[in-house]
Amino acid sequence: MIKINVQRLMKHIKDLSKFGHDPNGGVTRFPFTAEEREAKRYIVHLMKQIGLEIYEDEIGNLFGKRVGTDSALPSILIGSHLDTVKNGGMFDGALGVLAGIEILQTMMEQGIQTRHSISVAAFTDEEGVRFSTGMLGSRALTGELQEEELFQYKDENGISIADGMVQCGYNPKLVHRARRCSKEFKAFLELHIEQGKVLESEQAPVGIVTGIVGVKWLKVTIRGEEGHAGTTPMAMRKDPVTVAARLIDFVEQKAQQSDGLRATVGSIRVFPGSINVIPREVELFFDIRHLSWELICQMEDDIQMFLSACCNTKGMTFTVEATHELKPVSCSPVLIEAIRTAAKRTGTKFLMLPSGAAHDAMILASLTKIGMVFVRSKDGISHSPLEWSDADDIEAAANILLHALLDIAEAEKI
Ligand code: HGY
Ligand code: MN
Ligand code: MN
Repeated sequence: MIKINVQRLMKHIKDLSKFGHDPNGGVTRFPFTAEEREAKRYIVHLMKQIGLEIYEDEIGNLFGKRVGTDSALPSILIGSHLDTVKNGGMFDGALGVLAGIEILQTMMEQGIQTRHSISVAAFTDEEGVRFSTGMLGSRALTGELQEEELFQYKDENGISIADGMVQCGYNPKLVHRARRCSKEFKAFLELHIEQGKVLESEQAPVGIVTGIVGVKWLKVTIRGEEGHAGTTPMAMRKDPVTVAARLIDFVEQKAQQSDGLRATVGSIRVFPGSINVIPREVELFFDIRHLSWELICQMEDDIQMFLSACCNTKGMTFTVEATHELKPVSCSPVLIEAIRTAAKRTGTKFLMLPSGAAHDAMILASLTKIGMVFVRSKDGISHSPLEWSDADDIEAAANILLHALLDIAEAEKI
């Protein structure tokens, strides 16, 4: 039975992690940066080594295509994202891109051709950490990304997505040309680390993803009145941070009571931010997730109601802005079956599970059938320098993807 070369794959993962190596730990590789450019240069080098047809689109997504024997057939797309969170790990995203290249290299070395062409994709800005809105690359592919977003969203230095693109030689006005049509693709398959503890708790090295939760990012801004921390009596204050603290506790309790709902405040900004000044404004970002979009929207309504009650009595104001919305999706039963068959053929223990993390696959679902294979995460840690997956688990998952692809792309021995 053919297998990937896992030592080679692990070396590629290690090499790629150098681009964006962060002296404070882990990898920080934001979109439209020098680190991302160097990482892409490395990926192009690996793609060229195995003779792929290389193409970069108008937002910087990179594709390497192994042409099939029947060019009239739709392609199979495999891959993931190349960007990371701040001080992220070396597997999140990168594993899916490099495993895709490794699988095509193995096919080439084993003299296997497929009727369908297979393309490896390296998407830009899945995480959305730099500009507070993500899935840029995959949303450009499906046509969901609106040009005005590129000028609207800015990073903490006031640089817009469009500015970042121009700095890297892309023209934001041409982003619509990145759009691809659904008849080009038969399927999209993404290999990704689980980033959670379920596989480890069930001693399963591999997961077959059944669906991906919906995500809503809410930017909540609460405005009060700046004042001197020493001369302003407590009863005369309009301190937005105290409202924010009550809101966070309220949301945490609601989430605890709702099965499967996840709510996180990962970023809080206080203005002006001096120790001895009662703030005039606080900005907090909620990340709310669930397989039910209705439940997510209900939480947003609850937040609005809570803030109205709190702020009106205190003479403060607030805004709630949804900066990022991803509807929950189901994976294709056909692809789930193909992955399950491959897992049985390779004799790998696997678990069926939903994804609590968002992925490019959920965007591609509007274009084509999607399937995902998860690799067990050590201690469930991700978005951290401590992110780790064992080579044996990676090998098992990549071999499952390889064998599923042989079926889906209709392989033939040449
Ligand atoms: O936020 C997520 O779920 C993904 O890691 N971008
Ligand atoms: Mn991530
Ligand atoms: Mn990811």
